Amino acid sequence: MRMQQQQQQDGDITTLDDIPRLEECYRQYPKPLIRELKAAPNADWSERISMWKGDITKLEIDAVVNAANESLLGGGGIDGAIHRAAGKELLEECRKLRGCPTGEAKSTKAYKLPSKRIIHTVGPIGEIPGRLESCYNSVLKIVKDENLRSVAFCCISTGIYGYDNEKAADAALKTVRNWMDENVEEARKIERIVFCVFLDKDVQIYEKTLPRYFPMGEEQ
Ligand code: AR6
Repeated sequence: MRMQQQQQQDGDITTLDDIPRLEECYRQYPKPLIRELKAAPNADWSERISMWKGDITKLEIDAVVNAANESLLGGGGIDGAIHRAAGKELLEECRKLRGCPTGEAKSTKAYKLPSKRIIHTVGPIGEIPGRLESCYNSVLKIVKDENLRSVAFCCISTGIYGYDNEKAADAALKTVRNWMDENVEEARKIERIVFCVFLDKDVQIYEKTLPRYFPMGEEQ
């Protein structure tokens, strides 16, 4: 499955209008042969889902997800990139949060980022599926509680924390799909859930895995 990729230019801000929805990708490309379908087609859901490759600090959206550590005081990887781009005030607000346990999430303002909020979550160190799934559920609970209309997830735990990329993508997509199925009214209020991928290998993995959990609406 080849999904339309919106490759950002350095320094450019990307808005949701620039990012195609999964349903649009399905219409644009020949019907793929999907193996191992894991959920029923639901066009209501696939029109709310996107994959986008790029730097999450350049995304104009209601909330971006940070893959933080339990201190919430910054680090390397995406955490470092978000703190650098948001500015010092982010660290000041994070200090007041007094950390965050693995599998949970806390939100802050986004300061100099183009997004409105940052949802910091702490993924497991190594492969603990329950903890990783809990990150996605905790983020979605904040999205719901704060009435946010759009959110961009990063590939939590798959960098420095060493989670296998395929297993992590499967857990991420399974959890988000289940949450939507179990919270239909809340899920309908969300305009877009973006899976922000950064590495080519995650592009390939999400291109393969997204249609399993969010198959093309109707005749598949
Ligand atoms: N935009 C989008 N995705 C990114 C970006 C970016 N600017 N930079 C990296 N990624 P990682 P973890 C991707 O290591 O494994 C920190 O030190 C990256 O390619 O950032 O959860 C924290 O403080 C990968 O797909 O987070 C913790 O100590 C994904 O983001 C620890 O690392 C997550 O990789 C957390 O490790």
